[in-house]
Amino acid sequence: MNLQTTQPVYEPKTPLQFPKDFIWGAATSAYQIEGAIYQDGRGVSIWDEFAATVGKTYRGESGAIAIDHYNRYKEDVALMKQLGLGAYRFSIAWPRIFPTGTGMINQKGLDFYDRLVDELLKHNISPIPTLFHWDLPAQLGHAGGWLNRDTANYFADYVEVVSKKLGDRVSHWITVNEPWCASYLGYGVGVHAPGHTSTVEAVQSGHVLMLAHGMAAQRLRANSAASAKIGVALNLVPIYTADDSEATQKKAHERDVFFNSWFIDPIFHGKYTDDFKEVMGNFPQMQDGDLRIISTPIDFVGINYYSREYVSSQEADLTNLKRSAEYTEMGWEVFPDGITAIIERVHAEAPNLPIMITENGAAFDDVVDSDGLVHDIKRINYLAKHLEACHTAIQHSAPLIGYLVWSVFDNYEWAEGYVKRFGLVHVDLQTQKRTIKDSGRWFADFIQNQRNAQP
Ligand code: GCO
Repeated sequence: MNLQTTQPVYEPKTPLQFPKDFIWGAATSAYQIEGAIYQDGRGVSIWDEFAATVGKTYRGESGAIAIDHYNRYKEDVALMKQLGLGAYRFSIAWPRIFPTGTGMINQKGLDFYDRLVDELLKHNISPIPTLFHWDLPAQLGHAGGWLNRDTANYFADYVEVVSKKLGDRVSHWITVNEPWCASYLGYGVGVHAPGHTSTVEAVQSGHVLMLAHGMAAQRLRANSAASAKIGVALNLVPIYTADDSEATQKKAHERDVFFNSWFIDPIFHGKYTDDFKEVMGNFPQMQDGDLRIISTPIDFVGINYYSREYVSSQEADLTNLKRSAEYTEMGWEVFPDGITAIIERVHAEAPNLPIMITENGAAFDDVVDSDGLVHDIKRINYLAKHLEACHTAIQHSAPLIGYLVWSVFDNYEWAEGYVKRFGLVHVDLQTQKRTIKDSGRWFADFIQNQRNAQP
């Protein structure tokens, strides 16, 4: 394929050969792409409310229209086919199924995902639904949201309905996406819905979200095909240190607890450690048996990886890094080795658990060129380097089973609005025209080569 780029594409040091049944795909989430917020009886979510609040999102942008995927899903699945995806991770909007979070089922909402799943399967793309990707029904939000234990029970009831409907066709389920973001960004620092600013609430909502994850895992197990795999998607961050000083090591440990152990310890090991209390200030309020539910066995863990955390006691180290490293439009350092490190960290924590990269990708300043195409060489190189680093983890014997790019399409980047473009497919937000970027074509080629190389 002619990518018409003037800059060289990164070539891995040795040819990459991934395992035979490796899952190749890409991801999205409901509120970021669907739009159609008033269509077919969808209820209001906390993100509709948050985005409608002055000053909360960039230019007041919301997911009200987004990329209108709800009405264009057939065209979009056809594009996924062109990209050669073997799997598509999407999320189900809880307020489409239960407009007020609980009570009456909205059949039209359920039917949408039923049609989507069939459309994917028709194109040989495995559906990987996520059950919670932040769009909590507003009514439950008003009743305390994830601070209220009832929300976990309602979530399990919603999961019950969805899994009964789709469980015969789904091979991989994801319960909740990035509980760290939903609790810390949503309840701790208020940059995401519902916009609260309390560490006590962050800790509590994180706990209830994990409880919801555990309850959901149990319902999914009961309602899915015996072969169905159940997992969770965690955004994990490898911590790197500039020096061995005590201060740096202590800080690094605190960051590790904050980003990683907060969710790894309860979900994998059924516990919170004393370190957690030291770093976060308090334990959540719990009931007997919570940690047993939270640590319900799962079949795989999803890692969403974007960047690392670099800790130093010297301001100069951080300034030097800022000067020398490459950054994405999100301001995140491009650090491919970190994906190897975080995969190996999780493998060490849970030696028998398969791992899937459920998100990896980058926002860059894409432009539509005079030829109508998007020559996003930076994204190609980002993906190539991260795939090489995933391959290294496999060579070090990590059980990596799949890799999903964030994202299939340019979409609504939450509080950052629409300027941050992560897609393999460019979307013109005025016309809704989709254009496969060079990175999309590169990824399609990459996947095809992997398939061809299989004996
Ligand atoms: C996430 C989210 C995505 C973001 C992506 C880029 O799980 O954080 O799943 O919704 O768009 O991570 O920030």
